Amino acid sequence: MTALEHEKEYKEYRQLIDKLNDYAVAYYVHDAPKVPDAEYDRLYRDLEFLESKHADFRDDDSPTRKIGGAVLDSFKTVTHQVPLMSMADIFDNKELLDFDRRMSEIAGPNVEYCAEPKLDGLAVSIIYIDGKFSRAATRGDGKVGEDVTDNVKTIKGIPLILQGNHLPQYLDVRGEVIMPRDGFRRWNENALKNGGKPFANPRNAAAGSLRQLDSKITAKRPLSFFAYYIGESRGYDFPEDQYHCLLELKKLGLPVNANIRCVNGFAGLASFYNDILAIRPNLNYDIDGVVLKVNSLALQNTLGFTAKVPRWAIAYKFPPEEMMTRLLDVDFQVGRTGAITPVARLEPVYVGGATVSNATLHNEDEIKRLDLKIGDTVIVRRAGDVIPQISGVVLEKRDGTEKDIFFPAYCPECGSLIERVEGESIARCTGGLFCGAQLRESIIHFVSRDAMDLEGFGEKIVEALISQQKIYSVADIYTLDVDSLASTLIDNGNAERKPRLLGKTVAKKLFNAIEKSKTIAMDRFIYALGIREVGVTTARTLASHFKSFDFLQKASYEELLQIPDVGPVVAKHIVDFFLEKHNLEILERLLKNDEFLFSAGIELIPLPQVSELNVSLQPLLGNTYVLTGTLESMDRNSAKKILLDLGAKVSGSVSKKTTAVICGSEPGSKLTTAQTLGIRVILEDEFLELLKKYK
Ligand code: 9MJ
Repeated sequence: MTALEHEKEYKEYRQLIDKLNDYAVAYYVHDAPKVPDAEYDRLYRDLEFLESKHADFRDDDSPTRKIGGAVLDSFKTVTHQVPLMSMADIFDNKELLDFDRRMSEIAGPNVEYCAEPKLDGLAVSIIYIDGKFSRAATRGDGKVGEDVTDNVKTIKGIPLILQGNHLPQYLDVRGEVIMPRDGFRRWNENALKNGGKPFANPRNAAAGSLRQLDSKITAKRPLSFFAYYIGESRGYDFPEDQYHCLLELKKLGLPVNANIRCVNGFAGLASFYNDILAIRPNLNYDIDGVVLKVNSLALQNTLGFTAKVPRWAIAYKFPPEEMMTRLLDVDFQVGRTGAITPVARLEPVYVGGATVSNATLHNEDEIKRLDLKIGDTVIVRRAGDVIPQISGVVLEKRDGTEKDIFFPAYCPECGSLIERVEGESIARCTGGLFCGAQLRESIIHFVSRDAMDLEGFGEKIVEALISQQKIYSVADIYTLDVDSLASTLIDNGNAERKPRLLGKTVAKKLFNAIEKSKTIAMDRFIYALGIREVGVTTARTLASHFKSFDFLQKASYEELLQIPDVGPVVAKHIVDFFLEKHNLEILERLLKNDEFLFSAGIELIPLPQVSELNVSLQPLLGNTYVLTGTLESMDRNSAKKILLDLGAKVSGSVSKKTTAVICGSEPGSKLTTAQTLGIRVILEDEFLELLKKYK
């Protein structure tokens, strides 16, 4: 290759690096991707190709430098030039009022603060020299930390070179390394599947991942970083308040949390605390409070430090998401498909903003993994809307009186054998619908909101109808009349109060709901049948593919496999369902048919409304909507169906990624969250207008 060609390829190489780094900043810092992932990957491969071709193409800021390097024997220690500070904690508004009063005494009334979520990860200091990533260290004891340069370099979103034409000569930026909740969940699911050890919580996951001597391991962990403080800087005019310093860091290409605000006085601080507490469950990372900082750097200087902590800042902590309690017992619940789930009964404990007395233990392997015994002191974790989990056992608290947990061999409800298929983690009761628990759960599923939507049919009523032998299957629901419903005795679960009759008024309502369900969208009916692994989405796919229920019923395994999103497991469950004689009898009794006059006469509507819309172009592809409140013109499921058909995603919770919240009457907390996050809110009229565009 001639020198000229070499130079040309180097130029191309530089352009690729600059482009890829620019795309990474757009993605990680500004949350606004410039190109699809596939385009980024394509350019990355071109870059790898050029680097493999030219041994001298090894620029420090190439994104390929982010995959890890040599394995270390130990971490070097690092003395921080400016110590990493810790912060005083407060726990209630009285202490907050005291803090604001102390600040006002020096700073005058209505103090301006920079208010930030308190990230629950690992604090690090990163030093950039002339804009180049030079060294990263953990906080350690604040004065001396560990050199984790190679590891921090691998974290996506941390630039190897800062952006802009004029860069600081020296910058010591502080921030938090975290493992986002989605990455943590995925990581643990994989670890469990492959017999590995899951992390107890995202903070431990971040710490464990950062303390790897082999940075190639760190590179594989889903870590993120948010910058929140400048320890020291030289050769750069940073603004004179914390908030604008953070904006400047963002301009330099460093990720800064999006929920940071400028607020004034006690009222501003208190409402920030409440707002962040409200959106805490929807965030994709753990936070354990808010950090409140006097905004002006000059005032921070005046206020100074006590012996240990800054006077100008405070951490206002949230109620903890992890608490210790005792495991009193383990019950084994039988689900609709016979799956046996161990459930921990706990001494009630206040955690993550609610009192928790039960936690799922998932399966037998989880009990073994935790090495759990009855009587153990355990750590209960309740983060966001996730169901409470036991994340660990406090072994030091054992006193020898703890008892082993035995997974049952026979179903606790019906006594049938429990079977565990080789290679599967779930154990199942083999009793089928002979098992009272499976019957009850399958009926509860059949009547539920996303299925036949028999409003008013709660668990208590279903249990009463079964125990009083008024129904033996889902088909029997359609044999009930107002009198038989009205005469059902409902046990209110209180031993001191006598069971009461359901009564005529409620019975009439239930009867009307049953009648109404005799005309039902086909996908709802498919979902209601409770075929294993067939959830709302698969039911929809099947309904839109087959158009007629008859075709679905007769579909072969091979035919089912042709449908996108239907894999071999689902296909087998569907075929097995329609081979079962009992299921065919039930279907005959449910669906309208000319041969069997005593059927309930259920008529299926093949996916309504949607056919009127031009969905072929998927015009809402890439958009995510959240529904809240009651819509006048259609039920929530129909709205969801329309949005999905137009290519949009529909999510159950509001986040930064939400395009808009569609809001009906009596909206829930999702509306408040949307307003806090600045997400667009669409009222029903506007939603209908939007749909008209696609007719
Ligand atoms: C956390 N943990 O989120 C600080 N922090 O500022 C925020 N920590 C901090 N700021 C100066 N948001 C020292 C520590």
